[in-house]
Amino acid sequence: MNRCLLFCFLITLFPFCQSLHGQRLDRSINQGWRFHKADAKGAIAVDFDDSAWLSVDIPHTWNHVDEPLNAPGDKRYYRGAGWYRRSLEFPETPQGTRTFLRFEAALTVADVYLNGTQLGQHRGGFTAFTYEITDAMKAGNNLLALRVDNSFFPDVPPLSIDFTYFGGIYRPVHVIQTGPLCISPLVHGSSGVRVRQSEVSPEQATVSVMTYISNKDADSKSYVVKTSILDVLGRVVADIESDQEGISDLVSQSVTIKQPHLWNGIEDPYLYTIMVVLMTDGKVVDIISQPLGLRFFNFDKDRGFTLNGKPYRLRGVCRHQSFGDKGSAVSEADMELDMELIREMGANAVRLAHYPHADYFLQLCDRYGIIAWSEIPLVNDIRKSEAFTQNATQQLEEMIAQLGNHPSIVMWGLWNELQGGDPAFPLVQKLNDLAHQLDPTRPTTAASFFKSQEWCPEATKLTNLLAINTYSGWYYGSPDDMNGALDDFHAYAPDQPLGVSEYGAGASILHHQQGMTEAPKPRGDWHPEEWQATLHEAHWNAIEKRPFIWGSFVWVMFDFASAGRSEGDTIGVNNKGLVTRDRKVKKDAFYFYKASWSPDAVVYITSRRHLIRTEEKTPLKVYSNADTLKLTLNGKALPAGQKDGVVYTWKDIALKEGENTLVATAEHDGQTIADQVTWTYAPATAPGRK
Ligand code: GCB
Repeated sequence: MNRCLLFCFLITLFPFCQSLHGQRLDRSINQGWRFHKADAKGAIAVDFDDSAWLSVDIPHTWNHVDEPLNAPGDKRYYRGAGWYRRSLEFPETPQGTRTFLRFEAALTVADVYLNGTQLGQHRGGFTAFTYEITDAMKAGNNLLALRVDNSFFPDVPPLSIDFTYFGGIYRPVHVIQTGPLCISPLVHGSSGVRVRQSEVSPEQATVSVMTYISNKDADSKSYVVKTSILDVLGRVVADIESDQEGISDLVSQSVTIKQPHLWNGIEDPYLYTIMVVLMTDGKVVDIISQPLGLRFFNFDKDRGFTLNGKPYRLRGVCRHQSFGDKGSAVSEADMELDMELIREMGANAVRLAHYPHADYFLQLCDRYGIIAWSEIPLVNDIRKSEAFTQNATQQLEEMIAQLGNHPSIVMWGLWNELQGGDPAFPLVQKLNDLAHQLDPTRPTTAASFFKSQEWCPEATKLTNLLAINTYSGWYYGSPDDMNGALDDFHAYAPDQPLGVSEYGAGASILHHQQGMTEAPKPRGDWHPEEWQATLHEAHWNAIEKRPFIWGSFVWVMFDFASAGRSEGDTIGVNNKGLVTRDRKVKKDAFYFYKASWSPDAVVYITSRRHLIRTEEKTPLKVYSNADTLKLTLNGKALPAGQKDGVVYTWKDIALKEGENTLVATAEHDGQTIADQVTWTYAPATAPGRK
């Protein structure tokens, strides 16, 4: 059998041969847990009675029910210990079988016990961790217990946050079984395979693959690591084989791919697969596959971002991981919906705020060509302590080890709105050096704001790139001040390529007001949807016309849980999303971006939810990227509106008493598309407020 066919055969066979001795078996243990929302003395004991505890499945968080709080106005929510227990049944396994437990994340500090013995403690709520339980487990029934605690820990970032800190085991849990010789699952919670690409061009690409081997097989004197790069059809385009002697080791290999098919963002997110096969005595004993998207990119302080040699402005959004009333305990389907909405709007980039997101979301970014900014949770406040530095360092190391193979990630974020004054400098310097040492292929970045620049001027100059969080027209000033803010930022950091890491405004789909010229109170309970849209029009306009900006990220794609907030129409929610927290309603500003960014035809009448009008004359605004746009009001054509980019406006249209129907029609690629709304003019009712 030729080599190519042999590998196609192996891939096909792999799912079916998992039960063979020595082959990796990876199954999730997400069902059948018991949970108790408090500390529980003695809960590590095998015979502890947990029958009164709740039955839960993973992903799980205990805060989804207490945010927003039952008591209106109360900003507190449960931050403390929660206990999980589950029995684990293992059949008799062949001699030499190794067993591991992998937790994709538990927030914040997790103590893990098997059969009453502590396996370890993990500090940090957003990264995976793995323990080997080969010696602690037995055939038959085992008892797994976890104490998870989302209290404030002064050594574990983040310390101050504007998002609900959802405690619990909120990402999947796996049991992994291998033979005695395996690709190590124990390297910072990673796959055990680290991929690095270099010298990528349309002519060729170099791919280095580092595989961590763990060998507990006294008999296996030698083994072979065979690494292959497969194209989408499963054909081998490059491979390499290394013979090793029988000790645990790091095997470094490098291959060259001629005329690579490049991973080219949303236009062509082509993915190869890297397959690392470990063999001994002519038998396959372990296989790991990883995604490979070959691309080269650059950030330039004057010309912005280029992908594969071509200008590629990053039109992005920020995303928090919480979803509807599930908190952070989200499913793959939830993440797919998030991705679908981001793509529908025409965004090509995402800032994963303010912590490492689930591996599955990065898989979606790889698959759909969405460029990602991934960051550690160093938010605002820091501590000058050895323990804090150690934990921030650990979280950075885990993030890079676990997510670093995703081609969609092009930068590592080190901090958000740093406020630490002097102590920030050595900390950021350490993190910056470490990020470059662990991954020389990606630049570091940070999300600054004017106070970071005032308080930590030296630290803000350390990262390769810098971006700014700016809220003109919301927390201060007017929307047009964005122009000055960007120019000031450029003057402040002329040598760093600059981006916009956050900008936005709150909006309730229940609050409407026409003709606003001033921002509503950010902490108030009146957040008209119209103001958010106006602000985004001005901000995007300011960003778009500055070519030195490599990218921008709307704050934020989805409304998210933030228990400390009491504003807009709901307690406990930050409502700066372009889409509501349940992902059901796309706000007006969503369609401004869709019309500006997406190649799909858009015709959208804004203020559509302002159903009852108390003024006879009203302004009208339609977003459309079509060339021709016609409007009718109650069947009669309106004169052409004023056009500014994708924004069409009519200063005053006159409504009649009772129902009014507006229809907007456009031609796009020979197709007619239309949008329609019905508003009632009722002068006497006067709802809402001025
Ligand atoms: C910021 C923070 C972010 C907040 C946001 C806001 O600058 O980085 O965590 O949620 O402002 O909405 O105020």
